[in-house]
Amino acid sequence: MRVQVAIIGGGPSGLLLSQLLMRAGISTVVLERQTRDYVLSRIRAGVLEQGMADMMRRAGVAERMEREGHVHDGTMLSTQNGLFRIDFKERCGQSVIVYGQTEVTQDLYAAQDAMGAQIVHEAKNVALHDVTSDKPWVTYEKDGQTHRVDCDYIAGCDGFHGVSRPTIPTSVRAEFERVYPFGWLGILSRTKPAADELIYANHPRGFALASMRNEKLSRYYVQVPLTDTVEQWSDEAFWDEFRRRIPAQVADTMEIGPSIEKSIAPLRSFVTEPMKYGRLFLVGDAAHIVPPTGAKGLNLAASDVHYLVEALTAAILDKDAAALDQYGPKALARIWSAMRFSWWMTTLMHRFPDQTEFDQKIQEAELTQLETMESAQVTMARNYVGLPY
Ligand code: FAS
Ligand code: PHB
Repeated sequence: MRVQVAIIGGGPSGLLLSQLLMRAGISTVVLERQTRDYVLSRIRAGVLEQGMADMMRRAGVAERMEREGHVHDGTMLSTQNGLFRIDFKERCGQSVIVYGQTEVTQDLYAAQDAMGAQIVHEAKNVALHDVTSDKPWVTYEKDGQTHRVDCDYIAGCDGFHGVSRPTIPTSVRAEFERVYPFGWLGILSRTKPAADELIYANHPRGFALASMRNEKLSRYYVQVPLTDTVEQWSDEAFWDEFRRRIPAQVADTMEIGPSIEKSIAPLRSFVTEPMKYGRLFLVGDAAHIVPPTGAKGLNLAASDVHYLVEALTAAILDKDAAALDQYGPKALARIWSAMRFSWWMTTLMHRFPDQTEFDQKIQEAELTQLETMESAQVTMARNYVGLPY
């Protein structure tokens, strides 16, 4: 097989990239190691920045998002002083859309199918070859055979545990990481959401987040120690803990029910540089991970795709190869800005096992500024809805 761009990974990054490149007349193949059902079974992000929503519109896959997505003009934060709201619309004139990553991925798959995209599922043992030459190639195994893809460029959209990032030699790669001493236990339940908007709760027992997917599907999280396992948490134990961490007026009236998904996600901040190595480009979680507190993970994948489409179309369609060197610097500028915001919100809203009374007082002072200062709210709102590409 020969294509212009070989894409490793059929998650949101890989599918959005393939969709936009194909719409520009560039040939692609997507190599995904899991089955499509497995990819669609993963419950992940829930909040889309304006930039991501615009990317969905550009890709021609926004119809269901416009119909079923919920526009949120603000979010609520809960502290020991009570509940307060950050009004995105008032503070920065923008909003976000609550629409699950699962739906985004489903919409992208449907559009890719309609375009006759080449997507290979259960592509095992993907390997990248000659990525620093002008004739890179990729191999993978399927149905007991080894297949080869010759291409001009390779996009590593294969997530944090993929094969692309390790293809860049450690002598070339710089990695920056902060691992947080806790995780998020998340559940999905077919219940009416506890509130109309998200509630981020800072509580002495730990962080909690009330989110949703739609008016009949709720998504909730509690901060848990890294040593906890899902098996330790019955639904009853989750509901009891969750309702202790959110405001009583919400806890006392919310609907609870059986979990239809329950998982614990570790939290880390991670960036690898450079994002370009020869003809290989890292995209999304393959290059960076953010703690989900700021709802940036999926949204950063979208801006990476924006910059890479810009670079690849310039190189392939306009023969402007120099544009390829702009991908990394442009993407990393926005990545580090989102990295800071996600670190800030995680540090602000969680209880750290080793935090001192001084740390606690600083956290409370920061929360008070966020509650009472317009400038603090403007900064938070602008970061949360997403800084411009
Ligand atoms: P993905 O990891 O989604 O996709 C990579 C794809 O590559 C996968 O389908 C994988 O099967 C495939 N792959 C991996 N290795 C391969 C190989 N060797 N060969 C071929 N294919 C390979 N973000 C938020 O904004 N909010 C959240 O609440 C949130 N919750 C999360 C919870 C969890 C448990 C995780 C892991 C992430 C969460 N994220 C959240 C972040 C998440 O949404 C990512 O940012 C998003 O999935 C990034 O998309 P991709 O870059 O496509 O990576
Ligand atoms: C979610 O709905 O899964 C979600 C929303 C906001 C976050 C993290 C997760 O910050």
